[in-house]
Amino acid sequence: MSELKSVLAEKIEHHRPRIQRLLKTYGDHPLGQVTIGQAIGGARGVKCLVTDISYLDPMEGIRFRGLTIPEVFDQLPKPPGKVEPYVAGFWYFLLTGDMPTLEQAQAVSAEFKKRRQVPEYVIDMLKGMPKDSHPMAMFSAGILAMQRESIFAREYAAGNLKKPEYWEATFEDAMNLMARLPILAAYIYRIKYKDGDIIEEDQSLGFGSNFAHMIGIPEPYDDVCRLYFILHGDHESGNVSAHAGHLVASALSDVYYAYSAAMNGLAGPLHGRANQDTLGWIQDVLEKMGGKAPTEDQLEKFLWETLNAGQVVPGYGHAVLRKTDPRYTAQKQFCEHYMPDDELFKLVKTIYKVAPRVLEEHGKAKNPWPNVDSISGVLQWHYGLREYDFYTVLFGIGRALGVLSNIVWDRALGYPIERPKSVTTAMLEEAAGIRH
Ligand code: CMX
Repeated sequence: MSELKSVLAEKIEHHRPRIQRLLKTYGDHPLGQVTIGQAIGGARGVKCLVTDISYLDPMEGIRFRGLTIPEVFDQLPKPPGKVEPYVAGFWYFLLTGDMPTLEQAQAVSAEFKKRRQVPEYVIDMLKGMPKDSHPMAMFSAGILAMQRESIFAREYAAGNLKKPEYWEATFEDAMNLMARLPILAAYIYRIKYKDGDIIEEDQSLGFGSNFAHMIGIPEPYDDVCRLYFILHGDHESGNVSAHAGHLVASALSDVYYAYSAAMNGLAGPLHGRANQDTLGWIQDVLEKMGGKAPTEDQLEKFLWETLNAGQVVPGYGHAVLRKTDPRYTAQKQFCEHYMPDDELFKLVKTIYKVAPRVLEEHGKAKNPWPNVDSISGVLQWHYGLREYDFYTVLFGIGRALGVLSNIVWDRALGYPIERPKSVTTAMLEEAAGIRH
């Protein structure tokens, strides 16, 4: 058994009695109430999901396993000579809650290398998809196609698993899928945009570096990849992709089914696709300006045009956050350090000066501040990844770190199949006292 798996086994043994006690002794204890507004309004703010992997405070932003973004980046071990930490180390941290040593991070990185072969039939399938397929559709299809590789599905069907052991086969699946996602994504990139001219993996390189190598962009793009994957790693469990993954896995569907479903949610314009749409919006503005950077007044006009057309301003607003997303701030700091004169970056900063004011005046969005997607494309563009319909796939690689960690823990703690209860409109009217 790998060290990661045995540390995880210990943590799980320690955690199970906490859940059992809460369920048995305090199961009837109320945890807030659900209003009619929440029932109609997308369950916004309803406390009915449990996770210890991350927590999103509306004012502070995300904490991973109790640590803020700067604390995580400060404490995670880094590959020698590199600026950004090992993605494999972050995976260890999310799964166990323990900050790994350099050796522990490197051991997981080595384990990923052993497991990262994407089967040939997946590549053939991707090559057979129409050229105008969206890369997120290709990503989701590629993940789903690998379902036949699931150890959990095979062992469960053979009747070889007892409930307390479900997590072990799920962990093996999660390790395999996690290791393969950047390879799958790189294949999609090369098939879709580079005439299928695949760059083979390099066994000397880890998760982020090998991805950068297979995409075909030189250093320091590997650091950008590590930063990007970790920042997008998790955002507690109620967002569409995390929740979709959790929901599908709750039927004991394996991680391939579950993560493919998560990616179908991430592909939506109100969720992960906003990073593509932000770049698209900026390019439109630049085109209308004949390539010239707009002034603040001109930007204000473009923002109103978008709002008056009934569209959302991509990269702004959030269902939980009520201030600037610290994932925005972390990327901004990177840009200030490494690419302060980049024209797109300057434009993103100008949008930041204008958009919150315009959104406030518009009066609808509860949060007028930028989220992660308002800046992430700028880094990619700067370092040479300019096919912006691919950006959500990058988000999808990172998001797997949190979603798959959660699914392993869901299995370990024996969380049941998800089944909220629906009511009719007449029942709501009765509850409101307006129907007799
Ligand atoms: N531009 C214009 N209108 C916006 C807006 C924005 N950026 N953000 C919210 N609104 C509008 C909503 O569409 C809603 O309008 P209606 O009352 O007409 O339906 C109203 O303001 C209230 O919405 P809210 O309670 O503030 O926000 P929600 O929780 O409903 O939605 C989100 C959150 C992120 C979907 C929304 O802010 C949005 O559409 N933002 C733009 C897309 C985006 O950046 N998504 C990425 C989010 C991060 C991620 O998941 O990756």
